[in-house]
Amino acid sequence: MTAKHSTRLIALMAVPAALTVALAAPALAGGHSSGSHSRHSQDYQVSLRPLNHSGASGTALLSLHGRQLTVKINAHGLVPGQPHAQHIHGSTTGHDFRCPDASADKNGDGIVTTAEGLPAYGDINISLTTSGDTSKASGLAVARMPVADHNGNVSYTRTIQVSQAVADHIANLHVVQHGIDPNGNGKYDFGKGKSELDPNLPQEATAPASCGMLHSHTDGSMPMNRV
Ligand SMILES: [Cu+2]
Repeated sequence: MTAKHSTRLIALMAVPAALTVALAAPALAGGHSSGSHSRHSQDYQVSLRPLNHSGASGTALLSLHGRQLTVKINAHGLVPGQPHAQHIHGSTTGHDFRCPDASADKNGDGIVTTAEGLPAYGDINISLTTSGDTSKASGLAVARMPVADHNGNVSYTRTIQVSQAVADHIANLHVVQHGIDPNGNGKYDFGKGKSELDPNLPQEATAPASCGMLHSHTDGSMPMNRV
């Protein structure tokens, strides 16, 4: 049985490579499609980090119960008194979108526009409006987007019904808030041109201000109500 011996030797030698593969492979749990598990909750904490030197940051908490998704956002450093479009971006079909960095600024004007960011963060999946429709179609419904208070804070809570695809792939998605004021005049103006998404809107109104990726939170020590 020398053949078996050599097979075992080869198998042993292959162990380090196999370990590397195992470590690199994401251990993602499957979806909770069974009705008996609909009370099971999955919580995700998102750190919203500034894009475009906006100074905007914050925390988003996403709790999924079956297909009921509760989104709580506490953000600060946004443009005071202005509406901030906010979305859940990304793919539910396995493409690994993520928050862009400054290298996404293809034309080098110092602003990662929404269009320049799209290849990194993916299309709008859910529009985090304050009322009514939450589909991609409401992505620029600025009249239904939260308005930052006079200190630049946004506090947002909404529970929405999501598709099974979103429920199954929630961990692949991320939160983006839009609206920046690079010239610091306290409002959205056309100093950075028009938005590629809607020429009636300034680029400042639709450029991303912050982005955060979902991280599964299972130990129950979620820092709620952080201001
Ligand atoms: Cu967005």
